[in-house]
Amino acid sequence: MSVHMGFRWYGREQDRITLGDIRQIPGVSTIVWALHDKMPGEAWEPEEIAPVVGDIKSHGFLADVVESVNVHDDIKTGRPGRDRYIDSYIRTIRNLASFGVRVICYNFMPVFDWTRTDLFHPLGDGSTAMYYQKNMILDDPKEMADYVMSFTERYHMTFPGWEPERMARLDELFEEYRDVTREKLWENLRYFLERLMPVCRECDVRMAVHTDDPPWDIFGLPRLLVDEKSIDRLLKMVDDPHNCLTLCAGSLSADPGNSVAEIARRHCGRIAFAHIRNVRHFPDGDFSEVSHRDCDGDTGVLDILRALHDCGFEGCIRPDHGRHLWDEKPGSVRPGYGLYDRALGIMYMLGAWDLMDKEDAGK
Ligand SMILES: [Mn+2]
Repeated sequence: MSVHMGFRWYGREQDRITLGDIRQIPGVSTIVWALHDKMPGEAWEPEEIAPVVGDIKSHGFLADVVESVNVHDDIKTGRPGRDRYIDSYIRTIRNLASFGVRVICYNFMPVFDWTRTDLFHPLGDGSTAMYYQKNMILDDPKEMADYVMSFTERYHMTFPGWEPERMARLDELFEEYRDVTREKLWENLRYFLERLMPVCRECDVRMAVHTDDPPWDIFGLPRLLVDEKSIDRLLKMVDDPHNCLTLCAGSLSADPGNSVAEIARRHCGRIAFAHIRNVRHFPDGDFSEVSHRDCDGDTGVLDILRALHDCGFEGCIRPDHGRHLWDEKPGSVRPGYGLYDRALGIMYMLGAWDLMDKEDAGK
């Protein structure tokens, strides 16, 4: 069975990369998509879904993986409004399922989504990549949020999970999360999933929670999905084949104590979607995103691919963040989501995968 290779696409309005560009990368079967102008908590309606899925399918791609349907803060904090937002999430699941969507990626991170301190860090060869400087993420979340949001202002580019409407009320959000301890957050995730599971079973949709990025608490906010133990807890807490994981290699491997390949082997049947990204560690806890080539970073990309291949993984794999190359600059590229390095990453992964297929066929 050949691998389902995916490519994340931000849609005609928000992505300079076209479906035709992606068609020229060998081996891409799946467009990983979303309705990027929806706010967390808003239901996705059939008339909004139809044109995007139609566009993707008309280019010969599958549209069965959505990333992301973002979760409203009231669900994460467990406020009284959560049931209304869960109802709306269920409506979205049903609507997406009616268009053939089988995997929904989401995250359960408080306040902030992925976090970096430099979105265009020079790597020394003229390329740039996203970078995390640990001592810049200490006391003041505003400074970091202002930095990320400055890209939205300057380049009219919004990032999933960094909605300007939410970031404008950062103090209020921190206040809402003040009493949300780690255990409460776990409890709120369980409540959310238990309400979703009957619908997921009925519609055959797998909910695939993305691991937290980076995998540790920031600004005093708890983060849940950070290592093998917490992933075990998630999958046992709601032990249903539709409660799944998005295995994000780069997120997990930002902590040098995590072996992503081991996690992949342990939970292969519950991994619905895999993000492959390579990260290089520095002794002070900083990390940089690097090329997908195994020896360029510390993630163990080849070991992870080997683990997924050995387990007969049939979900979608996509290159995650790549470097910015060949004139991809602020304003011309979405940070982490250029065309070239992700295309190179795909070819690297397919090279490894094809070789493993060939070896198996010869046995
Ligand atoms: Mn990821």
